[in-house]
Amino acid sequence: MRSALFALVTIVLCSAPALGGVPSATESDVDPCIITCPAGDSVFTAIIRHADRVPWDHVGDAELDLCGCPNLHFGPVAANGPYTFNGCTVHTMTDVDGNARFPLSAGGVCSGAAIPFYVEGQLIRTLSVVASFDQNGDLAVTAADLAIIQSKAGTADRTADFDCDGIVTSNDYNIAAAHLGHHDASVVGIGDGPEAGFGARPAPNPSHGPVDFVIRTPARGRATLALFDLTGRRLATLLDREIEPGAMRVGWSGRDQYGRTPAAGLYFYRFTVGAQRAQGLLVIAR
Ligand SMILES: [Ca+2]
Ligand SMILES: [Ca+2]
Repeated sequence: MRSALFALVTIVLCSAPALGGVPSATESDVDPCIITCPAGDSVFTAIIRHADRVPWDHVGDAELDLCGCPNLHFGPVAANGPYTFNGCTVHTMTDVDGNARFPLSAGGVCSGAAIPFYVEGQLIRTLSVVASFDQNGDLAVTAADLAIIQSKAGTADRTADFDCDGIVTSNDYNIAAAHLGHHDASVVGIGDGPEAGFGARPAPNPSHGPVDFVIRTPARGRATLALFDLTGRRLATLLDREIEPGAMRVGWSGRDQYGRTPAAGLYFYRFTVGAQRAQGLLVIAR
């Protein structure tokens, strides 16, 4: 009797007609992968539909919850940008044809996190991976990123599977290579250094406090490593002396040259040895 009642309830629920204004998770078409580029030219798109597959004709809030992706770095969004941040969630509005579009300006990758996508608070799909052409999270697509993608070739690493077919191949490399040089519009001169074996990498990034930079140089020389805000104002000088070839670690306390804690936001670091120079972004979170 109980199972018959359960079956009846199930049939009633499953055959219930679409309610007005309610998006259907099962009938909506959602991109299978989230792919980002710091230039914002790779768009995550969903077409929200009613249960009868007619596009959802309401303007409503669409939300990607990326709170499980601390290694994902977002570029600033223009005041009239197509999406907004609210902490680690990203919002846009669906249009009257049911389209939700997120041209995310972001770098860094995220693997294995639950990334729910909601429309008007209703769960439409849960994704798990963000792949980015900017693999190392400095908000620029450079040769260093292509080298990382190359190193994933032949694997099922979805953080570099840009055609979403489950394997990293030359096609994925070529898709990323088409974005070479793309970087966040707010950042000037970002790069990975003029040659392999030269550069600086901060960790953690984003940081809530102290940061360790690993710096590499193939040649000895006078080295500087300094932090700046996006207006070019120097926050701190971390290194200014002769160094030997190879890699070394340089710590930063997380405070500026006056002992103050910088505000949360985007900063950049510059590492030089002689005429060689590398820059990158450091995200300070609070
Ligand atoms: Ca990069
Ligand atoms: Ca692939």
